[in-house]
Amino acid sequence: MARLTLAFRSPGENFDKWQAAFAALMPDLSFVHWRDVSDPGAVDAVMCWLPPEGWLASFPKLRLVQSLGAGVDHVLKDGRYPAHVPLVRLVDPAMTRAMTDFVTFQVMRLHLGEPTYRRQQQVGLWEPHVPLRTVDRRVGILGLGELGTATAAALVRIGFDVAGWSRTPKDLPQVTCFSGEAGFAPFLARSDILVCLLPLTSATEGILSAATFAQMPQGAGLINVGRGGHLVEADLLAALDSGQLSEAVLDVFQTEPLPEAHPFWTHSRIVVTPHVAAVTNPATASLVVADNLRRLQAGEGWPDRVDLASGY
Ligand code: NDP
Ligand code: OXD
Repeated sequence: MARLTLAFRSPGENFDKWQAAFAALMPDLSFVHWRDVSDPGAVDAVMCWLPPEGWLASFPKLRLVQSLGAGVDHVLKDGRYPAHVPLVRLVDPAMTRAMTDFVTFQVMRLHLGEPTYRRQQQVGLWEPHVPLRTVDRRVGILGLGELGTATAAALVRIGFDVAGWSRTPKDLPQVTCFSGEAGFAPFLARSDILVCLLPLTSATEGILSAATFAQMPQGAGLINVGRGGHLVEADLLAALDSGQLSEAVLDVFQTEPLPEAHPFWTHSRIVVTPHVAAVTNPATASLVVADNLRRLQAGEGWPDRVDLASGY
């Protein structure tokens, strides 16, 4: 079989780790850093995060674009994306596990009132609050895909009353499933803690807005691990000020890194994490990419191929 050439481009720059992983897994692979590509016509596949506009279109024989993340909005931002080239998302069981751990931890924090006790400690206030039982806490998950489904299952195992919302109808064990526009309002009305695990598309941009918060129970919590573009930042600040929302955990932002002077950094009801809910790890993700490259060579399809029309 012909030797494959895979070009790598990521602002994260962990080329060496990927190189070591591929050397062990696919010794025949020609794995090149984008700066070292001498012949663009020899590149079969690209693995990237946030490629600059037009860069992908510069490879005349490109047959696969592998996203370095589960989300692909960073690739589809490129208005010159070569539409004939398959785009494949990264679906790595280790990342799925990381996301379920992160969300479970944050849901637990909000459920147990940890932010309240931190604020009370700062002013030396001894004030116990009667905890809700997990079965009485309604968690809503926006997006029931790879990550949303696994996260819902983890929260069900703990005992939460879990619902989810997706574009197409779903039937998941012990998860109350809502879908489409008609399912949005009833889903929000029973979300004491709302978790955003949607992809960023033209249909989901700005979905975490004042109109959405107004339909949630007063004092609800928000966990955004989808994308910063889902959240209307000013609406969140207003909802926290008015008490419509009580707490927010934000892992993703309109601008990353979050600018130094941004009000989220110092807000007493916002927890900021630096886009770490599920970090791509070359040690495990290389196994997934190797299989996707094998599929390319074998002429097989990819289960995680992105539908360019829907954008995820
Ligand atoms: P999937 O593509 O597997 O799932 C997406 C889900 O969102 C599906 O259930 C889909 O519905 C639903 N959806 C999409 N559009 C709409 C819409 N318009 N209305 C209602 N539901 C919609 O994605 P993943 O679960 O793998 O990942 C989700 C996102 O998580 C990524 O796109 C990325 O942005 C984010 N992410 C964040 C990370 C972090 O570290 N913070 C790490 C990894 C991912 P349906 O099932 O009907 O198609
Ligand atoms: C991803 C991410 O999409 O890390 O994988 O955000």
